Amino acid sequence: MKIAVVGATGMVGEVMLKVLAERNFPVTELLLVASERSVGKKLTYKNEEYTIIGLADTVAAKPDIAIFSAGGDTSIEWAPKFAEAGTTVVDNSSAWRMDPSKKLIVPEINASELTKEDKIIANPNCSTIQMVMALAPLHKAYKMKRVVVSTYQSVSGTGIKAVRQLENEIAGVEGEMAYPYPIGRNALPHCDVFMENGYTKEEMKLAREPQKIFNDKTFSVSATAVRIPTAGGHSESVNVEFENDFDLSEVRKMLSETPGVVLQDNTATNTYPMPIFAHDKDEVFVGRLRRDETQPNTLNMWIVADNLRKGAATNTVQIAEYLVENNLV
Ligand code: A2P
Ligand code: 11C
Repeated sequence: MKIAVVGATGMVGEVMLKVLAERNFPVTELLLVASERSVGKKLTYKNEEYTIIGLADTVAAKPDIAIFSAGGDTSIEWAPKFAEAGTTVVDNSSAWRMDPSKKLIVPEINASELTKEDKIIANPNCSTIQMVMALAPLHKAYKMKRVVVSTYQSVSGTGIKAVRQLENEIAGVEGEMAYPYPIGRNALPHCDVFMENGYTKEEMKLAREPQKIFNDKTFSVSATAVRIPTAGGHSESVNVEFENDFDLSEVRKMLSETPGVVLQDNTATNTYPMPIFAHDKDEVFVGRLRRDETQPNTLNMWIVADNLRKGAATNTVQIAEYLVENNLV
């Protein structure tokens, strides 16, 4: 496969290259792409040096698949040009996620929707992916009615400037601010921009994307997204009410048998998911499972995943793998 990685010099792009190499993706030719500022610079993949090229040259090279993580504006402008040239784009930005003509894919849940005609495929938001990975088997078994989620999100979700802000604050040095306030020793109830309804865009992604992924509008999601001074992954407190009652040991069994999900749930040994464990892993970790004692058919749980891996790079690469394995490119 001739593969292009658009945004190869970015935080997610770097992890995409790592994941492609780790999973031994069938690459016959690799095109590493970034902005004009980076054209000519070198990057290494599997001990070989590659020169960064620009977007126009990449479209002309007609890769089989282009995986994008270069921001929404780049995706809006360039993904259609790649699609027109016959390349299948798997896009990690928020540009196409809610476009009714584009599919929003978490491979373990809905990759079977994909066809050869899908030329621009959207990767969901990181905090959505880890939540739906844990909810999918439970929705199938008990049917979700309402989800209330509060997130505790890593600074790496904002980008390199935010990671540096936290590092500078820890080191006690002045530097550029990615957030309107200090992030060290703080919690900002503010991920992405505020919308007219008082929610942030991140909160609305959590509310809308799951309905599209499950192709089901019969349940609702209410979200509060919070940035905290961690770097290794996003955490989520999830309260889910089902139509039907569940058995907690059955829930544990189901989650422990779900591919891509790891159950870490033993209060006797202080076993529960945390970003320090999830960091650099591809799985979604679930624990603190308990019945909500205030209303029927309701479960509380805690979900953690590396937002740059399953939340972004890994999910994107898994979509590309599915396309190759199923002869869809
Ligand atoms: P560059 O390094 O040349 O700026 P991050 O999400 O970490 O900020 O990374 C964004 C990625 O998207 C980087 O690889 C960046 O390249 C790339 N990028 C940003 N703007 C463009 C653009 N207009 N065209 C192509 N790549 C872009
Ligand atoms: C965050 N979820 O942690 C964001 C990062 O829509 O792809 C990814 C933004 C997106 O702030």
